[in-house]
Amino acid sequence: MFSNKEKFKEFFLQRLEMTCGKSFGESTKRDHYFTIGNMIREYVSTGWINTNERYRMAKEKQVYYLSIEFLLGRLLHHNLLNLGLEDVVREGLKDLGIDLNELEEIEADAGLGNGGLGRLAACFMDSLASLNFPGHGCGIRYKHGLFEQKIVDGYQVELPEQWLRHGHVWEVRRADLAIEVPFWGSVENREENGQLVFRHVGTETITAVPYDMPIVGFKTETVNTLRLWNAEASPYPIHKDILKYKRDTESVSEFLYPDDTHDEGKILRLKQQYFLVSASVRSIIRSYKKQYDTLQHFHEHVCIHINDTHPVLAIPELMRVLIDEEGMGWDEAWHITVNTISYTNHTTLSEALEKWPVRIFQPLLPRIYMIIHEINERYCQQLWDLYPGEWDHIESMAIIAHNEVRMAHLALVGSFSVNGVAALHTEILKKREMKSFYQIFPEKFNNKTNGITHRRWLLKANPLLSKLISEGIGDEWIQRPEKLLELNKFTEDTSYLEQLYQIKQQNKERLAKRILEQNGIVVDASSIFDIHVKRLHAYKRQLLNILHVMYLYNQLKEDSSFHMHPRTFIFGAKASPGYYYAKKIIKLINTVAEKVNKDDRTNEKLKVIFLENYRVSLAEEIFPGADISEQISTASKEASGTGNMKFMMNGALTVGTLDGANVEMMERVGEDNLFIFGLTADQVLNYNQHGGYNSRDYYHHDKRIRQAMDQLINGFFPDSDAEFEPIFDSLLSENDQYFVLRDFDSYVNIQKEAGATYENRKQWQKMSLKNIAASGYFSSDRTIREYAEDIWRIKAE
Ligand code: HBZ
Repeated sequence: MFSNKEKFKEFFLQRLEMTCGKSFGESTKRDHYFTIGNMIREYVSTGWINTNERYRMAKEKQVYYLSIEFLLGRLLHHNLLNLGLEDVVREGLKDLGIDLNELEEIEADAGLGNGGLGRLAACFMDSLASLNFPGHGCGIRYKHGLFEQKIVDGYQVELPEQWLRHGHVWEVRRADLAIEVPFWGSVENREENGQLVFRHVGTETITAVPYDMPIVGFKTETVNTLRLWNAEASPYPIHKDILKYKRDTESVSEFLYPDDTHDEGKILRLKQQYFLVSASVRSIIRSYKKQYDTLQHFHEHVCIHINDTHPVLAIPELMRVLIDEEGMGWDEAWHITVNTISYTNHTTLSEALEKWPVRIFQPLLPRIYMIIHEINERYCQQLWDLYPGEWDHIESMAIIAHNEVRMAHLALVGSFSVNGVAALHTEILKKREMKSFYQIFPEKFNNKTNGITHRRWLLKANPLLSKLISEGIGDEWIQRPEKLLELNKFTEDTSYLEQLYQIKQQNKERLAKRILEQNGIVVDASSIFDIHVKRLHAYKRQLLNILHVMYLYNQLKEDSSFHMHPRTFIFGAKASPGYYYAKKIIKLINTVAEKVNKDDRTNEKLKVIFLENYRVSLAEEIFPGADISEQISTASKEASGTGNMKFMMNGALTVGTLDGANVEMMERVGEDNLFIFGLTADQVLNYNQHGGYNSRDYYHHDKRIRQAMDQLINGFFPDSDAEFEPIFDSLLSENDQYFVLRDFDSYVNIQKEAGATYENRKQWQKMSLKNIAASGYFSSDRTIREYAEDIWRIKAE
């Protein structure tokens, strides 16, 4: 149906009538979108069936990537590109008077994630399929993804997200494969043939129904599966209040938790975690048993990867199935489990480490708790042998202590591989955060520096730049991103650099148009687009950025000789709804924007824009239009970052600290091609350890800081009363936990240098080109190959 334009049109018109029950004349854009979506899904179904068949027959090892989040974004264009159908479809639709770009806009983002962790899972799905690896995703089909953000009066307001309102074309419901997940109840035991056998009884069950999505690789036959579980009422519930039962069950897959750091300790969250894990593990075992008749070699054929600790209950769940359902002994089950599970850590922030009170955990999951308890007993016995008498040390490493279950400790003990997401992060895990575990299991630790799929973030998001690259070095980079390095041959080619500049300008014009539509503000595409987009968090230091903006504004007002290249500071960030301080920063950014944008005296030099509802589809418009990428977290706090890589790939220059993957970006592109400032991770960690930082010194001794900070509280912003006092206090009386004032001077200087460099157009374009050239390393294809080789031991089919 896609072999040529004419065939496509014929099929499209036929299918439109069949699926929508309307004539072409009556049909809407949404009808067109759904028709084309359905056609593509049908088109891939043969490849999908064949891929699964191939995996079954070949008996190659498979990996299952368990993640509580998959932040996919839109899929129409992505699928068209990967299938190589974009041109036929675009041309065919054009003949019918339909603009493909407009249809793409109709698709709601699948926003089933908070930020980096969820988007990483989505990039990994693309790379697994594109490299022909047998790798599948398992997640939750949240009815509402991450909230929609509106800015009202400068404040963030959250609205429920509704991506499923009009249905979702890319999923297939598989009710025949549903799994019952038990909660509550109690555990009975009895002896059978001299062995204790456990039964979980008196349970309340929730039905997990899989919705499968085909994951199409780039120009390959492979179509992998992303299986998202939907929580539903069991078919035959024995219940007094049936409506309440239905509401309660469905609530398990109703909402994505919107917090990316603090774990809320809510029972519903724990239910989500076990729901995901139990359904996934049991469906994995079910397919495994179709291929093999014994589970003895399970770990040689299956790897289960857990994306952070959220799916860590896969460990006790696998133990439970092997022991209670398959009749295995403890030692054999443990051997198989540990050798099946691998774990990625995404943070060292202590407030993000998951802990569950036993009083919540045990009643909800009594059999799972028993198993964790037993794992802990046996493991503490080993610790005792290693560290006789060292009670405190053993307690600090235990899985259950102080009436809490520590999920990270369970992951460390129950897996064969533990990885950090950037070299610096992994070193910090080994030397500090997980030092005592590294001492006893050094062989488990390894690094896998994050990556992003260059197909979405360059090929799809930035067609103009992609074309220029292909004109320069051919299109092999699309499948071999490391080839981007060949761009370095153009670093002295004035005409190529000029084209690079023109493309950036066009992308900036497009972004400027979006800003005008959304914010009603005109921005000048010849100004520097300086962009800070990511979740709002104190450690990510959006505050440092906005204080610098205030400083520039003060300079422009007070010093007529002050020169700066005009700049547009662009922010995009969602704050967790319960994160009071983060919401204050959003209000501050909007308050500064309001004041600065309407000041005629500074207007031509300085603009501040807050783009509401930052999400994948908006990000795709933002990265291509960036000159400067803000990656300014307090060193040691950002595990890796992945936005940094997306900017780099689109030719933006980084203003950043030596944190996370910025360090490796610098190593790859050379220190002259980004703007590094601020304390190093070692300096920050040593400060913390030995004290010695006093933010008051910086307030008192630096006039620039004092002026901007005083403006937070002295009525400089009309009607703001005590609004920003908490920010002022965090910097002063709470001693500025994230070293904002400490790094301020260094930040001002580097920003000045960046501005001056921009005025040398050729120099800037050269640096930009070098960044694009060096960005190939940060493709998730490289990352996935490393996981496949070193951890999962899977082969490309
Ligand atoms: O994971 C991020 C890290 O902060 C970032 O540095 C890294 O690049 C990225 C990918 O490795 N972490 C998150 O995005 N974390 C979450 O989104 C999250 C979500 C739910 C939670 C906890 C954390 O309960």
